[in-house]
Amino acid sequence: SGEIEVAAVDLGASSGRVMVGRVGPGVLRLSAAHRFANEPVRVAGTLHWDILALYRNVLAGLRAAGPVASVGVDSWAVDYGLLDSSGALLGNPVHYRDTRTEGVRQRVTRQLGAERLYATTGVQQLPFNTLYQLVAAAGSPQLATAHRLLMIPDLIAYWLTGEIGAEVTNASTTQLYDLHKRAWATDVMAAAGIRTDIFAPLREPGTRIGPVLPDLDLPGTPNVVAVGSHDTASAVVAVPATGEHFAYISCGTWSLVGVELDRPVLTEASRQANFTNEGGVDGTIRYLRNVMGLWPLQESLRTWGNPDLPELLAAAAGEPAFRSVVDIDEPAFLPPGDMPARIAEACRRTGQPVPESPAAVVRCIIDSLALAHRRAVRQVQELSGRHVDTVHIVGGGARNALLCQLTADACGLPVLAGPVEATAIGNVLVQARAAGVVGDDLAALRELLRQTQEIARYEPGGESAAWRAASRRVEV
Ligand code: ADP
Ligand code: LRH
Repeated sequence: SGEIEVAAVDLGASSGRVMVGRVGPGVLRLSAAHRFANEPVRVAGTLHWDILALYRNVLAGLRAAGPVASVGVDSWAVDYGLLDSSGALLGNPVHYRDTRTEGVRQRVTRQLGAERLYATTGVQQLPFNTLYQLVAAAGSPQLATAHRLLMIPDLIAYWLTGEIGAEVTNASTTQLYDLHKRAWATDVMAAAGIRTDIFAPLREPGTRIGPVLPDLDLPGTPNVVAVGSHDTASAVVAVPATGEHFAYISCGTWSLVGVELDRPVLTEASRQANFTNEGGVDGTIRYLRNVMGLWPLQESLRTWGNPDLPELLAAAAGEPAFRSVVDIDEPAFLPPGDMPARIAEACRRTGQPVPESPAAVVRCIIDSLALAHRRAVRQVQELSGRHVDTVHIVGGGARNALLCQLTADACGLPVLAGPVEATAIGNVLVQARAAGVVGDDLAALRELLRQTQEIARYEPGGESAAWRAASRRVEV
């Protein structure tokens, strides 16, 4: 029938899932084989990913998925596992929100030059870039004995197939990848004192990695195929846009706000604004900024013992707008912890009323996030010269009607929300294309999305003067 079924393993910072996608001409249907929480573990003072629990759930999901033609794996960026010369994992991968990188970025950029780093890698300054994590780990016995470094999705693919490699979209987030040469930036590694011999050969999305190992006993022994293994790269594939005048917000734990370009933007203004040039599927550039996203909301819910989110959002919608707004991108909101207390502190410090109820805290977070979306959507147009007439919100945040409406209001642009499972869909589409069942270019894949996926539309409303005034309260 010209249709195939493939499995997408998508590991997000807050949860993972194994999805089965059925794809063919005019057909794109997803169903969840398995969903699971992703809960980090603090061990001896260091925050780790529970990588074996994730892998156990990946296997359970692939078993539940039944026979599929192929499997693709994606996850969050920047983190890695180290293997010894026998292929065994050395320790548990450290979580990017761990404190080990404190002060490292400042030290490394003083030594290497922030301008030079940006010129070579095009990557934004985040404290947890792989470069800084590796400098923080320098001198550790694990790093000294390491034979290989594998990014998280490459590590899962290695356990599934025994094959070593480094998928490029995720490599491009490390700040150790040369976007001009499209190769590992060995000169940056050498200058930072990082071993150049532990990095794996690069591979492109759409290439075959290998069959799953027979002893895993998975139904049909499918091939593992490289996809945009950086979750955001897969999400951008599944933005149901027409033409090029769109911005996307891949909205989950983070809000990744940007445009899709053919060429990187490496200007001084871009560097100062901390925009990044990450590698996309088909050699595109994901020119974007990390906005704090729904993380402060997630951590607030955790602090409150996980009350019902839809109920809380309905209550927040009834709270007065802009009572208190904060700069949601403040570094203070980055580490795990008591987010309502940090929000209260930021309000106190800026002379605004302290939100007293959970609904008021949530309203403050959503207003503030919409303001940060507004700022990034404006900046990305200025810096790239790309005019934007539509904002697409994909990921879990597309389920948040209050955030979608406020983002439309704040940007003064229509917001198209969905698909919620964009990352898994982008993963599925790249596999289906590799199998030859769907059209060649990103435009054809997006056409299929528009035919098959439910997209909600939010028209901009509200007072643009009120948003301008609110934005001045957070932009110092
Ligand atoms: P990640 O991939 O970073 O783990 P997701 O894309 O899965 O994140 O999005 C998770 C987020 O989606 C949650 O933090 C939550 O804010 C939002 N979300 C999930 N379900 C709902 C819902 N029913 N209503 C509103 N928001 C939701
Ligand atoms: C989103 C994401 C984002 C990275 C961050 C570490 O899940 O991959 O693109 O910056 O995690």
